[in-house]
Amino acid sequence: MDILKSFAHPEELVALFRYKFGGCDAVIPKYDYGSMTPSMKVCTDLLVRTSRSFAAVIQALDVELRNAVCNFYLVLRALDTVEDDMSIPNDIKVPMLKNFHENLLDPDWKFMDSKDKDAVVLQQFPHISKEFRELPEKYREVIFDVCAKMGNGMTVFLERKVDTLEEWDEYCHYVAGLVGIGLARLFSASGLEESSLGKDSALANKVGLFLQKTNIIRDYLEDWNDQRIFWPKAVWSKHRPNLGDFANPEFQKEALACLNELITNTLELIPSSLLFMSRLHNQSVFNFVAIPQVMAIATLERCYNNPKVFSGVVKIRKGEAVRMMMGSSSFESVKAIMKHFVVKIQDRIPESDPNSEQTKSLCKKALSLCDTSQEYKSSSIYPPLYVSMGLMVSAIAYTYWSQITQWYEDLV
Ligand code: IN0
Repeated sequence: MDILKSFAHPEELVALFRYKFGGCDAVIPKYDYGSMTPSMKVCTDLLVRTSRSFAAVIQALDVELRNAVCNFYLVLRALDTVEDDMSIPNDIKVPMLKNFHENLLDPDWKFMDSKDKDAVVLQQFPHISKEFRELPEKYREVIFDVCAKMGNGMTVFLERKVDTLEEWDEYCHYVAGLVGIGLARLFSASGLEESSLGKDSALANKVGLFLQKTNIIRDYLEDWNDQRIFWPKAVWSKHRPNLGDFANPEFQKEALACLNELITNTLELIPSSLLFMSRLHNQSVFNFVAIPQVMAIATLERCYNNPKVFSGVVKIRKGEAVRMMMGSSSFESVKAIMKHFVVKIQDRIPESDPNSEQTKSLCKKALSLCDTSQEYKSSSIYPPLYVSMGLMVSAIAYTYWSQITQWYEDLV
């Protein structure tokens, strides 16, 4: 159980307790069902069902943007569910994806035959499309446009595998870069951010690429087991003739070299991620953007040179995630978190790694941009606190174990 692992990291227990008992309401608010229309309630439930922790981050956005981003997220989730559903044959899937944006204008469209784990978003689509049609035109045009482009783009890679690094960028552009572009346009349309932000598509694209490349790297084994290949062939074929060989411990050296090469490619995006965040003015938008970026750098650090990527799931502990979420509220603290993880990568670069020089130079570049007087792990204040918290938590855990595990499950 994840919470047990956090016992070895008392600063995470502090974060979990503060999160639970209201220490970070500005970042993660409670839901206010009272003021919602019936279809808004359904959409909020769908959001919570499909992504519990990210739902909270969306709900924390200022009201002008919240409904638009919530709707954008659910529309994208529905599109993604069609793309992912292996039970839909390609001759049906291709036109479905290409015309998906038109479903937004049809009050009756839904799809009841999906076997995907998120099929509920397709079954309940009339509630999502109703919310879409009630949004101001300035938001509708962005969501409609991105949905059309993404649906079309997804069909390109249904029949074709990702080969070159350019194709890797292209695939990630369709599924995540376009999300970044759409979000930047929504932020600008709301008036909470400058209009120039929404016009810089190249920058917003890279913010999405950083998240998606990290997901693809982390999910090697899960994707391979599902017969899905998102690692670019031009890279993995330099190390082994079959991508599946990396799951065999006999080829660990090759697997790690390939993994580190892809992580190095992803580190190139850090400067763009920081630049994008530096341009944000609104606090709620900043938190919304920064939290996934910080999770991504933490994930990259955990994956770097880590054989566990090829044998299981490499994840950030929930306590660690909550602590980072709470710490992602200013550009200075985000730089401190980024610096912390980049230094950890830098300290672990094997001299024998074929890309070690490039990795080192990208870490150096990233660190030069993360210059801040703030520190992420302020361990000096913790030791005495650890001891007392440890004792207190053990006592509470002993008495209320079942209740604690319940709210922990609710939390994550
Ligand atoms: C997202 C992104 C997201 C958030 C904020 C700014 C962004 C800028 C550019 C591109 C994407 C941006 O964030 C979510 C985060 C998320 O869902 N996290 C999961 C955990 C996980 O590992 O999946 C959680 O449950 O907390 C994200 O991953 N994507 C996403 C989708 C829609 C929207 Cl509106 C925003 C998915 C993806 C593919 C990376 C774009």
